Amino acid sequence: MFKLFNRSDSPSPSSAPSATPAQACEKPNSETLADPSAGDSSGVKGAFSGLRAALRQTRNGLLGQLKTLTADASDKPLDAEALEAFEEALIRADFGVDLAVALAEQARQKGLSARQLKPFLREELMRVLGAVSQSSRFNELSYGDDRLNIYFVVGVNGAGKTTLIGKLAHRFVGHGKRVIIAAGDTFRAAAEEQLGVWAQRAGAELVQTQTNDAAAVVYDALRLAQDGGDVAGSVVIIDTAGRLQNKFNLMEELGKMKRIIDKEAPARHVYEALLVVDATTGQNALSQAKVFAQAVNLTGVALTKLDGSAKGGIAFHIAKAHQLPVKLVGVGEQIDDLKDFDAVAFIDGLLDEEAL
Ligand SMILES: Nc1nc2c(ncn2[C@@H]2O[C@H](COP(=O)(O)OP(=O)(O)OP(=O)(O)O)[C@@H](O)[C@H]2O)c(=O)[nH]1
Ligand SMILES: [Mg+2]
Repeated sequence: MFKLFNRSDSPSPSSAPSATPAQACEKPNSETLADPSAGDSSGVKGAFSGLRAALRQTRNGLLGQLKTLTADASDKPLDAEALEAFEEALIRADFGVDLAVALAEQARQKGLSARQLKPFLREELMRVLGAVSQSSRFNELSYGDDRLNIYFVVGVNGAGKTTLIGKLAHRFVGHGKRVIIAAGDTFRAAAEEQLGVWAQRAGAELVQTQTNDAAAVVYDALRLAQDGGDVAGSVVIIDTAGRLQNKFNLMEELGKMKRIIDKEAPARHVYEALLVVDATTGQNALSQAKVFAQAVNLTGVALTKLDGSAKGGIAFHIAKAHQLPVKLVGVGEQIDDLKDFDAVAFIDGLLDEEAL
């Protein structure tokens, strides 16, 4: 189903009657909607094969380095040079300087031998991800089949927002859900066209504007979702610009869109604001995480382009430095190249040689 809905003849947000302000959500009925291609839990290896493949470059870099260190099979503690090489390998894979230094220091204090390094790393990485996991479902994208689900997708230009939206819409449509995509990137002329192609591929409805009022698109999408009354399980995904005339304008616009969501969402809804981070340029995008967080109240990260990156360590950097869970991972340019973030599968994909 592909429906074009132009907002030219609909009321502007400012003239619209204000709805009950959205409240913080109580727990939805069903919290997540997993990747339908993931299959049952018995097929975990198969289910995450895309993730393993996507982590190949990071794994090769990291394990290549560890292998040089572990060539020394003796049990004597690693020397300063080896510890430095360990630290460097982590930094190169974008684990972040703080985490890399801390891990190398711990290894030194514990007097670890080369052989003990990989088990130590596995345990510590689980701890890093566990520290931001208040529950086992913390890394899962929230979803409620008894309410409207709103996904606000933000990030710097080129991070992969529009592509992620196409993939996400495809997933929900695959589960039989109504999906409305709001074309909130009104800055680039080609943006709506690109989003339209994804909406059509995914079988989602598209709401766009003939003006450049991004907040009005959000308003229209939320109204369209609620027009028929029954919003249970429906999904609204909001695309946004990655760049405006300047950063201040962009944050202003995102803040305005967020306020429309707060005002127009039904009282019971799921809200996720996902920061899309390009895994090939992770650190740069992350430096802006704080700014985005202030504008839209981020709830998680979607890590894209992992397939083309040797810097998969960024997932741990995000967890440690920003206390944000990675919830989704983009592993390619195709519509089903989207994975749920799974900490164990991610760490196995990084450290298990048999996954090569
Ligand atoms: N290999 C790979 N490429 C990806 C992935 N996700 C997105 N891309 C590519 O990255 C490029 C930018 O993606 P977009 O989705 O247009 O990024 P955007 O954040 O919407 O960009 P702006 O609209 O300019 O802000 C495109 O060429 C995508 O095909 C991924 O997971 N893997
Ligand atoms: Mg885009």
